[in-house]
Amino acid sequence: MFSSVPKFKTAFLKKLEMMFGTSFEESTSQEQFQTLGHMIREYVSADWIQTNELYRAGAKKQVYYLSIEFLLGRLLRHNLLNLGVEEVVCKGLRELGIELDQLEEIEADAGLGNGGLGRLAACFLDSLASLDLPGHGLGIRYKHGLFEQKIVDGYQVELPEQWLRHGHVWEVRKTDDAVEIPFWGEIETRMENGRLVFRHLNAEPIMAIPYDLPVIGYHTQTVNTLRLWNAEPARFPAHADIFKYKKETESVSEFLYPDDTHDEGKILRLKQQYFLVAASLKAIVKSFKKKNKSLLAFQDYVSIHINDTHPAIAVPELMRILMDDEGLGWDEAWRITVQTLSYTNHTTLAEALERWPLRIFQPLLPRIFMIIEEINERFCKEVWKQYPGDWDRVERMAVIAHGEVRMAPLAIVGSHSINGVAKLHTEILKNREMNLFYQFYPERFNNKTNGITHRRWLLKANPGLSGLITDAIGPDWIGEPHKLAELMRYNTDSVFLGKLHEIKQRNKERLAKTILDKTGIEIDTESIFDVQVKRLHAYKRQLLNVLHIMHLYNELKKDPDALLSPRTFIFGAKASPGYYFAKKVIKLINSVADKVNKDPATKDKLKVVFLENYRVSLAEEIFPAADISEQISTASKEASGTGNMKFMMNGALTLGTLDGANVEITERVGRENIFLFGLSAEEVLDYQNNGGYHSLEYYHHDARIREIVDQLVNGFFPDTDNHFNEVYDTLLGHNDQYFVLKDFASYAEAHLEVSRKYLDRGKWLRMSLVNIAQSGYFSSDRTVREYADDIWKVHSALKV
Ligand code: 26W
Repeated sequence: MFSSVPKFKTAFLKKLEMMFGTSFEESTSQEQFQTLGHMIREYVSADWIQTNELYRAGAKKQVYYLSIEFLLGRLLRHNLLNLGVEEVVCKGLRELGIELDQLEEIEADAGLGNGGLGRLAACFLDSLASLDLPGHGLGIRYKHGLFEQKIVDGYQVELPEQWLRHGHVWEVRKTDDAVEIPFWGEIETRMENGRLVFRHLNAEPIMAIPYDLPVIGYHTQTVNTLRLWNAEPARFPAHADIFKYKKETESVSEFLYPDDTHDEGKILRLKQQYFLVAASLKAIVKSFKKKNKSLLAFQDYVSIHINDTHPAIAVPELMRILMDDEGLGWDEAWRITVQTLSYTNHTTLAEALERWPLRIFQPLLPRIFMIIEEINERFCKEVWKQYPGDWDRVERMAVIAHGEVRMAPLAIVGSHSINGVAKLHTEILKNREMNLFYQFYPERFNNKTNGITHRRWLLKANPGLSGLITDAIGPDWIGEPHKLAELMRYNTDSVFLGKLHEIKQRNKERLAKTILDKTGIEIDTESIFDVQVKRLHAYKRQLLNVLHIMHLYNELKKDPDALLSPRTFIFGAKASPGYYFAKKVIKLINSVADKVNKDPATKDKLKVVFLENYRVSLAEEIFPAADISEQISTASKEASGTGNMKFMMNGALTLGTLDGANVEITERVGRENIFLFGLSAEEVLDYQNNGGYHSLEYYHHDARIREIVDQLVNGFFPDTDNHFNEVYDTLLGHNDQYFVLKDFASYAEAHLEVSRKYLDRGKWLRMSLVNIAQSGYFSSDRTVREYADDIWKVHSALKV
């Protein structure tokens, strides 16, 4: 049906009529989109079946990636590209009077994630399939993805996101593969034939129904599976309140990250975690059993990855299955568990290190809790044996302590591999945050620097640039992204650089139009597009960026020629609903935008735009249009960052601290092709441990800082009385935990350098080219290969 334009058109029209009982002339865009989606699913079904058969029959090891987030975004264009049918479809639709670009907009983003962690999972799926690796994702089919953000009077307002309103074309409901997951109840322990048997009595079951999505590799036959679990009532109890039971059950897959400030929310989150893990492990074990291999060889056929601590409960759950369901003894079960599981840490921030109060954990998951107690006891004994008398060490490493189950220790103890997501991050884990564990299990720790799929973030998102690249060096870079380095030979080719400039301009014009449509703000496409898009968090320091903009504004008011190159600052960020400070920063950005954009004295030189509802599809439009990528986290706090890689790959220059993967970006492009500033990770950690930083001194000694910080509270912003008092307090009253004022001068200097460099167009373009050429290393193909070789030990299913 995709073999020629006429065939596609005929098939499309027929399918549309069959699906919707309507003529083409009467059909809506939604119906047209659904039709195309179904055609693609049908088209891949043969390969999907074949891939599954290959996996079922074959002796190849499978890897399962357990993640509470999958931030997929849209799939239409991505699937068309990977299948190699984009051109036929585009032409065919055009002949019917439909623009693919517009049809693409109909699709809702699958926003089942928050930020980097979830997007990384989605990039990995693409790379696994494209490298023909037998790897599958397992997650939750949240009814509502991450909230939809509206900005009202400069404030963030959260609305429930509705990606399933028109159904999800790519999914297949697999009712026959449903499994029941027990919660609450009691455990009965009995001796039977000389061994202990555990029975879970009076449990409240929840049904987990899988929805499978095909994960289509780039120009290959491999179609892997992303399985998302939906929570539904198992059977209605005759006695209880049926509506209450239904509602409670369904709430398990209703929202991503329910508010967990109260016990009710905590219970729901823990339920979600066990729901994902228990359903997934049931499916994995079932599929393993079809191979008729000995359970003792489980780890040779199955690898299970724990993406951050959210699925760490896989450790006791796999133990439970192997012992209670399969009858293995503890030692055998433990060996298999540790050899099967691996774990990635994504952050060192204390607030993200999960811990569950026993008063919740024990009653909700009684059998799992028993197993964790045993794991803890055995582990503590081992530590004690190696460090006799060192109570303090045992306490700090324990899986259960101070009335809580600690998920990171659980994941570490139960996995054969623990990795950080960038060199610096892994070093910090080894030498600081997880040092005691590193001393105990040095061989388990390793680094896997993050990556992004260059197919979505360059090939698809930036057709202009990818076309130019292919014209210059041929198409091999798509399969082997390290070949982007061949672009280095165009470093002095002014014709090539001119084209690079043209493409950036087109992308900027396109974004400028979107901005005008969405915000009414007109921006100058000759100005530097200076972009910071990412979750809003104090450590990411959007505050530093906006304070610096206030400074630029103050300068411009004093001297209209103060700014060497006009600037457009673009922000996109969601604040977690309960994160008060983050929401204040959003308001501050919008207040500054209001002031700056309206002032006739500055509006031609300085513009500030806050784009609401930042998400994958919007990101795809933003990265290709950026000149400057703001990666300004307090050094040591950003585990890796992946936006930094997306910008670089699209030719933006990084303005950043030596944090996360910025360190490795610098290694690749060289210091002359990046704008660095600020404290080093070493220095930050030193100040944190030993003190010595006093933000007030910077306030008193730097007139620029004094001016902007005062403006937060002195009525500078009309109609926002006292709105920014708390921001003022974090900077001065609470000694500026994230070193915003400390790094201010160095940041301002780096910005000056940016302005100077931008004046030399040829130089700038050469820097941009080096960034693109060196970005191949940051393809998730490289990352996934490293995981496959070093951790999962899985190999291409197609090769014998
Ligand atoms: C317990 C609740 C929770 C859930 C998610 C706490 C924190 C999170 C984060 C949003 C996790 C996250 O996205 N981390 C990011 O992971 C990326 C992929 O490895 C890294 O590039 C980012 O530096 C890291 O912040």
